[in-house]
Amino acid sequence: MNKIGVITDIHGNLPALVAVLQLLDEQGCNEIIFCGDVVDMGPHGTACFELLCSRKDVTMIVGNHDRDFALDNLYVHPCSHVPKAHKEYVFANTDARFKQKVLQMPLFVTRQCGGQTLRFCHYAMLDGVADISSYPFLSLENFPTREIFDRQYKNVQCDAVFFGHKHEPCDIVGDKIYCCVGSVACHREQLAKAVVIEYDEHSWRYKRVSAPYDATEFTKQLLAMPCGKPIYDFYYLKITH
Ligand SMILES: [Mn+2]
Repeated sequence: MNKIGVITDIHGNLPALVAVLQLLDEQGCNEIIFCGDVVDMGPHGTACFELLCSRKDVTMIVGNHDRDFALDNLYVHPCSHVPKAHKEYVFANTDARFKQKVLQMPLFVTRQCGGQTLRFCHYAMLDGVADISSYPFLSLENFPTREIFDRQYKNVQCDAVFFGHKHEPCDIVGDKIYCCVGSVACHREQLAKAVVIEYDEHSWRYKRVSAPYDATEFTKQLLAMPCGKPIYDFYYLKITH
């Protein structure tokens, strides 16, 4: 049985990334696909880039926050809750050599598993987008339905899509299987979360896995960043609105 680990939206949280990679190693994954957003909203952008890039078994896909970092975009698009002052701080404190890395990261990858085509991306995209020179992603749907995902992925040739961007996980079956993997750690629980796809030549399936990690130091450092408090409340506790 082959295994692909899928993670997304680590957002500068090194202890969660270490925990989830260890979990995926224990699960015996042959490959790990990261669906985007290494930076913003956490203090460890450089360390997360370093760790992900140091592993030969990790495939990295570009997220909107990675794009902002690579292109020095401080504006808020299309409806981000991350203030400019925070982005300025993060971009100034993330090793600039990773901008080149982001520019080389694909918008999506596909894998053949159990005779089907699985697609991995940060989120649904505008038709015909080839690179990140313009904003490629569709608006985030907070309450997705089968109809919404069928429309968003209508022109994409695949049997299932694994993606992030929306930090709450969801599993919806429509014309395709839609698995929002959900952020590794932007949620209330001190659990680092991932999806594991198991497949052979005839079939595939996926399961959700998680591992505890200690967020104490991370939280302290996040709260000390510019706009750290509202970011922590919104992305980690969901109490601001
Ligand atoms: Mn995102």
